[in-house]
Amino acid sequence: MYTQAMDLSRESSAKTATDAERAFEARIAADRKVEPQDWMPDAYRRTLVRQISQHAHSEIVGMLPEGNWVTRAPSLKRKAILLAKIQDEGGHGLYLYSAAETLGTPRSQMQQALLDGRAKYSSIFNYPTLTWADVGVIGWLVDGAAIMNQIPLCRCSYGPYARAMIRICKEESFHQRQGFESLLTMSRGTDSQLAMVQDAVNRWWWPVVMMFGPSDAESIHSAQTMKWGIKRISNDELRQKFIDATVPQAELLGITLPDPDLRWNAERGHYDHGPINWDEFWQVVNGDGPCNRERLQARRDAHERGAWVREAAAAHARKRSERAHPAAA
Ligand code: FAQ
Repeated sequence: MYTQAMDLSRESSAKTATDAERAFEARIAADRKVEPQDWMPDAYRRTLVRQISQHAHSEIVGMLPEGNWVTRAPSLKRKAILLAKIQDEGGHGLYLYSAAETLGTPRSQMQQALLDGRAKYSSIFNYPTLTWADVGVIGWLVDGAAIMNQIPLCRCSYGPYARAMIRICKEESFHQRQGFESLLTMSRGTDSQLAMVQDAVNRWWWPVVMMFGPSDAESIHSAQTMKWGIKRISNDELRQKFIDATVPQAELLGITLPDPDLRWNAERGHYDHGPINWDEFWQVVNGDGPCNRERLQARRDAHERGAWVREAAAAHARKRSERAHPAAA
């Protein structure tokens, strides 16, 4: 429905591009939402397809590290929570593909780009989950970072993305809390459980800090996406907000964060942190992290194994349509 509306609008607005451009600029300046049927510059459309599809891929690939622990969750309660969380992430991926489709790019095209290794997804999901504590740390830190980044996206100028983010953020908030609660239980357990939490935090801290993307000075898209009201807060500002919020939580867990330079700076009113290893970040983003190959292979295998489902769904849809419109068959 959305797509048809958008195509019509594209045609009719082509003649009056200048008026349409002015209307778009005015809409952005007034902080009103851009909807699929509204005229928008091609670069705005492309940027949204890029960001939303990368986000969707991240949610889908993001199911894999935690999925590794479904069969080994330590209790029925933890297993039920983990299954619900992973299903939520799958749902987020589907909302986000739908939001991206309203911009006129078919889902199959976006998914093919992921399977071909041409599309990016969040660097964080290329790290392994070695112990059960990693599952708690993903909830606490990865979902914690995701919320920090995604709350401002609820105010994104593109309506379908902003609306998808509202529901996603509510679910991510549950994910973050369950992760923290799981770690709190472990950290108050035996010494070896506390050591397991510390070890997981030591391995995940820096990759999570990198998740917010390159520094503002290196971020190629930020200036334009902030002008368009897609991004509201810069990569470095979000990273700082996340660190400031997380340090007291780590204290409550009774663990340390693996950064010797982490200390409160009263003058700035923020925590200072040590240097980030951007070489590692780009290596992971460019396909050479600890699990990049494994993650892509898992997606390719799942896609192949699901071929019969896609064929059956298409055949069912065809049959229903033939039954509804026998003359056209
Ligand atoms: N990993 O100019 P910028 C989650 C790329 S969801 C990989 O700063 P931008 C839920 C960037 O794409 C996590 N690539 O780019 C969950 C660009 O490359 P391109 C995902 C990265 O777009 C939890 C280039 O670097 N969240 O965790 C990364 O303005 C638990 C230059 O960067 C979103 O996608 C990275 N970390 O800012 C699921 C949120 N960072 O496209 C399961 C929406 C940057 O030119 C379990 N996205 N790059 O080839 C955003 O907010 C933005 O896209 C940023 C990047 C902030 C990620």
